[in-house]
Order: sequence, then C-alpha cells, then structure tokens
Amino acid sequence: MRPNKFKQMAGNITFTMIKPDAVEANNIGPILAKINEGGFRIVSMKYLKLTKEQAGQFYAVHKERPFYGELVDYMSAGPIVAAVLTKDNAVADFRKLIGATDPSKAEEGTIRRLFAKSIAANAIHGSDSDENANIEASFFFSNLERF
Ligand code: FUP
Repeated sequence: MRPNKFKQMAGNITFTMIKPDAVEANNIGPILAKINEGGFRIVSMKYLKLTKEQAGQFYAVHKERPFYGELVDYMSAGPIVAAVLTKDNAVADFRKLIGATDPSKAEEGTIRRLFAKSIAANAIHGSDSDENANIEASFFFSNLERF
C-alpha cells in the first residue's frame, strides 16, 4: 500500500476551501495572495462545484445543527476552490489567518474580516485539527503520494 503523504505531514498541512461567496466576488486571487503572504505554500488545488450530497457529506459533523440545511445549500450553490496548504503549525496558524467564524468578530486584517459577507457566507474554510485536515484533504484529493 502506498504511504499516505498527508498523514506523514501531520502538523504541517491544513485544508482550505475558498467558499462560493468569495469566488463569486472575484476574490480568489486576493485570498490566495493573503495565504501566501501568511507563509503557506499550496501543495494541491482544484476549482469545482460540490453537489448537495458532497457538501452534506463534508459537513456531516454539523448534521444536527440548525444551520446544516442552509450550509449544505450554500456550499453547493456555486464553485469553490479546494486546496491543501503546508507550513509549520499549519492548522493553528491558518485558523489565525482566517479569523473567527463570524466575520464581525474576526480580527482586523484576517481573511474573513476582509472578505466574508456573513457567518454563513464567510469566504473561507480552515481545518480545526490535524486529524480533520487529513480527512478533509483526502475528501478532495486522492493522489496524495504525488507531491
Ligand atoms: P469554522 O470552523 O470557523 O468554519 O466554523 P464551524 O465549524 O463552527 O462552522 C462551519 C460553517 O458552518 C461555518 F463556516 C459557517 C456555518 N455556520 C453557520 O452558517 N452558522 C453558524 O451559526 C455557525 C456556522
């Protein structure tokens, strides 16, 4: 069996999605620039539109939450950019770079503060643990041994 490179890199990778609101607003470029300026390198990336089923599966942990239906509709409403990023301490540093879930509570200069429209349309996703970074990266990218 081939080694799972993402797993080997635990601690050094995180997974992100530029969400439909930010893609629609033409903010892919400015957001990728912020990601690079924050010291992250892009190691896998794709532009795609999630089906409702895929969005539901990705956010299955939130199934019982009141906003789940809306979240699934929203995340499958338009194209997204999915990417795997690398940097030391990637998960925590990326959460800091994107800011709080609610953009009105996000720190000045964070990606959500700069680009998010609302708590639901909040521009960008960042994994919340090394384990989830690996699960989420594997959800989108299967040729993990190739970088
Ligand atoms: P985060 O880890 O910051 O992306 O936030 P959560 O995992 O708590 O939530 C995942 C996504 O659900 C958010 F990015 C947006 C959506 N959400 C809502 O729409 N309403 C809420 O009250 C909380 C989250």
